[in-house]
Amino acid sequence: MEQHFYERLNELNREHLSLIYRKNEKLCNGNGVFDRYKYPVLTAAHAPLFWKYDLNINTNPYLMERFGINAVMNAGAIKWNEKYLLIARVEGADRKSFFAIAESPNGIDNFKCWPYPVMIPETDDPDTNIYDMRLVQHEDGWVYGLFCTERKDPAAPPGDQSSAIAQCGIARTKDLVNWERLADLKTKSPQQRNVVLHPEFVNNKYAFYTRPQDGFITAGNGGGIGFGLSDSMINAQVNEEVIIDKRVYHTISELKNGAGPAPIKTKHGWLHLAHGVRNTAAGMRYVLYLFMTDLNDLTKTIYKPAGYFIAPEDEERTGDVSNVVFSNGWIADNDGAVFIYYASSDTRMHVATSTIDQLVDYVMHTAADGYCSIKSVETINKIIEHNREFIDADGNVLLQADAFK
Ligand code: M1P
Repeated sequence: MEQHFYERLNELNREHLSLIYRKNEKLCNGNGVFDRYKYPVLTAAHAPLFWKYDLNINTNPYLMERFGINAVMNAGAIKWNEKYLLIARVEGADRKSFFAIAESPNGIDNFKCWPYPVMIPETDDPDTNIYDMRLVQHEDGWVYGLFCTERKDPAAPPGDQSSAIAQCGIARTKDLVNWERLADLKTKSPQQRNVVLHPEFVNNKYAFYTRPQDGFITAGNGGGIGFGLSDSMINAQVNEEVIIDKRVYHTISELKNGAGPAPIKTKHGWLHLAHGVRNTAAGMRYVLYLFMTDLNDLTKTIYKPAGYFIAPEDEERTGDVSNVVFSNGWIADNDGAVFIYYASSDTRMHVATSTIDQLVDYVMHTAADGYCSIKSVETINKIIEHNREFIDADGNVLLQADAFK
């Protein structure tokens, strides 16, 4: 028994260490906008063994798991003391989510969890489930974490164990260890998920990107990415939401959409990453898209490429909620590199890398949605005309011999 216990423990430990310290590899032949990587950066298996197992042979002679981890997804991100930090949504086998911080020296591999999960204090109205934190280093000096707090709908009829209310929970910290919980954001919407704090003051107020919805799952007559101001973060209240990115028929976000991480400031405008959802015969499909708003008028979209920026591929397509990519964290380094953290199918976390220059080029020079097939063909035709000198009479791309001299 004793020998089995220690052999199993050593094996588990070896496997865990080889996962944590595995080198990631950039995949070849990306689309020029961003690069994907071979391995996910964070999975359920990254959770420390000492969270899951009682390691004492006397109290756990079979070395059984005492707490199961089901998935790790939808992580906020921040650069902190020169390390790349993810504050991930960790979902236990009991379906409850909580937050845990994992740090990496380079942003693409070696993510290791901090020893304890994050303890977010509660308000007077306890949360049943908390998830999808957006971390924002605000110019007021605090780091804010905005997340979804979910509670059972008190109006649910007897027997209905699914109806829930989602609202925006707010916590703040100076060290990412000790968190102060503030009152949930108040808006006029019965449901709020995917709320993001803008990193700068706007007219001396705090600015929020919201997602007003009629239902817990469905947008109803609501939806779209909203924008509104609050005088304070203490008892934050947004009285008026202006929809800055609405849902549109027959697009990637016809069903619903939502802001991703806080936007990145560039010299051309604020760069936004968001998710869009459409319906299919196989269920909802979540993809990521980019758009840019005006530096002086945050409600004005100045560029929005048609379609998706990242859609699920290969193993990303399957998981607990298949056909989903979701992002609420990215890190822009001072040298212009951008690390985009996205979850696939509510199961695992990945990284994609790009640069501010590439993302700005993509946003500014990719055609906007024409909202009908003929416009898509016109867009391709324009690209072909522009390319004529590079195509021979048989429709082959001419080799650019000069490039190799
Ligand atoms: O299951 C996909 C995603 O569904 C929700 O996102 P949204 O509110 O836009 O539909 C969230 O629960 C999110 O966590 C989840 O990844």
